[in-house]
Amino acid sequence: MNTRSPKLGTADRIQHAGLRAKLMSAEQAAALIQPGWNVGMSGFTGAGYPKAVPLALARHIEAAQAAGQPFRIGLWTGASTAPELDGALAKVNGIDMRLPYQSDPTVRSQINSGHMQYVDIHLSHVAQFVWFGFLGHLNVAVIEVAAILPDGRLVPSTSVGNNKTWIDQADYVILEVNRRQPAALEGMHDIYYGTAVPPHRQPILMTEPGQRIGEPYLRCDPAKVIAVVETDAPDRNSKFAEPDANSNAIASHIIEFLQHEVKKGRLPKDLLPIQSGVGNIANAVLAGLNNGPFEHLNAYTEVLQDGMLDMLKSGKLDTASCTALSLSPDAAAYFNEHVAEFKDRIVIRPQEISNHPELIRRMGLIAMNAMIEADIYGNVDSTHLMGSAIMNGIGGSGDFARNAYLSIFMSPSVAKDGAISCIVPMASHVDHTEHDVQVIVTERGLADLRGLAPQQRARAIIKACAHPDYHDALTDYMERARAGANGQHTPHLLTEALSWHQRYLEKGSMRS
Ligand code: 0RQ
Repeated sequence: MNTRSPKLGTADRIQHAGLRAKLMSAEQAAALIQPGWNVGMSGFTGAGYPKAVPLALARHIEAAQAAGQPFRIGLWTGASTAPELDGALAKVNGIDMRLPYQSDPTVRSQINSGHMQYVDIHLSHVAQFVWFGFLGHLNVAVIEVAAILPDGRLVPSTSVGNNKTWIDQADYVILEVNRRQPAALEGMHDIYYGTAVPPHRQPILMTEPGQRIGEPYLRCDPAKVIAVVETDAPDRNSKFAEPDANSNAIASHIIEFLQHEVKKGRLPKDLLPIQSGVGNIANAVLAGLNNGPFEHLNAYTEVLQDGMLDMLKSGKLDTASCTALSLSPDAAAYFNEHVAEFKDRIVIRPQEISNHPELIRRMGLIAMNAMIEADIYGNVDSTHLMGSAIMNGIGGSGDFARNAYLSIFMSPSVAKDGAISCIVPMASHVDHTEHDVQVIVTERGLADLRGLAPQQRARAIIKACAHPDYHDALTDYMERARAGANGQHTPHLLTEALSWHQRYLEKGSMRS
């Protein structure tokens, strides 16, 4: 494919004659999926997910259920998708088991009401767990692509996620060819086929974020393809909120800290590759970096969102490696018009590579992720509300935090208009232990925990990060715990440690 036209005809997008012969409607393709199957779909943070087959499958499931036939599937993806996929299938109660990350309101409520099983997995682990046989059999892959080449290789879409693994491991493949995705995406991807299972693994020879170590296409055996469906629909493209005062304050604390680290000689002047989580705070930090003092930055991250695109545009960022583009409608429109200009500076990889511990450790990333709450000792909860209810999932936060050069977690100091303190005596769920958390930052300030023992960490976190409404209560807890605990390393009052959460559940506020 060599034309830059954003929309091309069927013969341009589907150049393999045998696969063109498998063109059918989304309804016909969905009808090939059987009850009880594990279905590996493309899609990562609202990018590159199939737009038509999941909706048709939801209708198919609803009709089967109305006729008294139970019909649910196991749904595996790269990460979160969109209402047309997660939302539609959850609404008809069609998902029995979901992995590895979601952020859909209907899916969330079904998990929290006990109607859907959810296996929340580090994103770098998913592909290898399938290769190892840890997750059972994958029956079918449903993958969005931008085009099919004459020899059957696939031009990936706006995300790669686990697509290589789904296509490789599934018995059957259904392809959605989305003519809305820019044809000029061709060449932007880097699909690494050098992975192996232990004990046959070799080092991954990558030392810089922009390096290409694979090939631009997904390999796919045409004989496995049972359906090809054409679509013409945009990605989810959610809008970002304008950075608020809290996000801006968090961003400026982080930038000041990074400048301090450069001055101390602990970071080079153009920093180390940055990783940034998703959401509004992350976007504000990226905006801060875009207006900040650092030049010639690089990103080795999971999701490329608006803030990073702005940095590529301004020249602050030289290159960005990711597994998905998660853009607002305006940013997506800009990207679609200028894809060719970004081709040498953006690399879209499989998620087992974008999040690979070996590469994260080697390149020495600065990992910045949002959190739900942290406790005074620096244990971080990224996934659960009040100990039991899932929010989204761990996503890639653990892949990065555990292996980064600097692991930073950020949040406003309070949630729900101050009824919840995001700094608590004991985290109600722990995703990142004190051993993996080096810096905590709220709008109040930044606690540098490196080299501090637990009691020193507690003092630093309360002093720098706690909201004034909760500062004294946290200090009081810490002092009484020191007096009453059975040990002085990490003092806790076990009957009181989670009482703030209990008070919120009973009274709607953590305030005493
Ligand atoms: O709820 O909207 O009902 O008011 O939680 O909070 O402040 O809008 O934060 O959207 O940035 O999400 C950690 C969830 C933050 C996200 C998390 C309530 C708050 C609000 C959301 P409302 P905000 P964000 C790479 C990195 C894990 C995965 C990850 C996430 C809602 O960043 O899922 O990091 N991270 N991946 O009111 C109860 C608290 C609360 C609270 C906030 N302490 N208790 N509720 N809320 N703090 C990307 C991927 O891996 C894909």
